[in-house]
Amino acid sequence: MRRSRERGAAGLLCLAVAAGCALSGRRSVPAPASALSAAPPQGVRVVLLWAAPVDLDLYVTDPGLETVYFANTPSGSGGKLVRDLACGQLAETTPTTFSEEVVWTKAHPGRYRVGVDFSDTCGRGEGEVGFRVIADAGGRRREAVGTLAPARFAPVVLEFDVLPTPERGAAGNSTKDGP
Ligand SMILES: [Ca+2]
Repeated sequence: MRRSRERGAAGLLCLAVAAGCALSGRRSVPAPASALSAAPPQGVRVVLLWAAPVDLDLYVTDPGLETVYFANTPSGSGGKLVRDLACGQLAETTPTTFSEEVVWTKAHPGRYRVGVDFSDTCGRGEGEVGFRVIADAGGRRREAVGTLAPARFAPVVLEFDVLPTPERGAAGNSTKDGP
């Protein structure tokens, strides 16, 4: 059974932006897929990648403090868990990299927060698992990597802001050539 996210914040033993964690073996962090498609122009796209056949869950909280995850999709703000992976699906695909993905096609401005839960070892007795979170928004990519032990929930592995959309016509050329 999947547990609620009412859990402690401990368990994230190694967290760094993009790099810096000394990881090895099954704790190794998967590289970002080169074929990762871009986020919608006014949207947000968050991908969780991991490399062990276990069940991790992606949580993305929007500026209105509503969280998109497997039990709340789509959210009131339009966020949707477009890729969801649980123990039951692991055998169907047998990839080397596992992933979940949350997308807003049109995202409200404000702060977004990404959490990761090590929900289930799927009977494999895995120890810590490395993960990578990639967030694309506003033409920028942010990444975080870390490791998580079974039954641990890391509520904030990455935060980012979506800026308000400029008034139509206000963006673009901003030449400052004087006379
Ligand atoms: Ca999952």
